[in-house]
Amino acid sequence: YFYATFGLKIWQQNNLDIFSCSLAPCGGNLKASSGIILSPGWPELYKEALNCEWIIEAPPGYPIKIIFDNTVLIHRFRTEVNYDVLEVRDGRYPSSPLIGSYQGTQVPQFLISTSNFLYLLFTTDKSHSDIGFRIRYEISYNAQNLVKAC
Ligand SMILES: [Ca+2]
Repeated sequence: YFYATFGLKIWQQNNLDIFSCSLAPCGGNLKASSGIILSPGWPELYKEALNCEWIIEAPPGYPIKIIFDNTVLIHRFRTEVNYDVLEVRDGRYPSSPLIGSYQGTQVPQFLISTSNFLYLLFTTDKSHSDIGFRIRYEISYNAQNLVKAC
């Protein structure tokens, strides 16, 4: 682990890139202060008929930022339009408010939760795979971003 403090902001770098050497897990519970989520199979094609759920949890009161790094070619988001979709919900449950639904190559640069959980669901159908995604997330420890704890 590597820690550095910039004012109120604390960054933690994890060596989660090791997943690129083996098959990235289909879903999981993520509690580290930052990390990387890969589509299973990345950087090769993702698998068919996936139903992968990731839940990112920050300490109460802290929002989570997910970053789509489209500046690096291999990191670009790419799925089959209409059939392979990444949903992002602001909360910890499949019923939490939907704040993003992504397919093809259309993604924002980043997304920030209002709650201290993010729920991601990647579903794919039974044909035609693509590269998928490599998404970075980080918990914001910037006090200005504090949200109301439930
Ligand atoms: Ca497909």
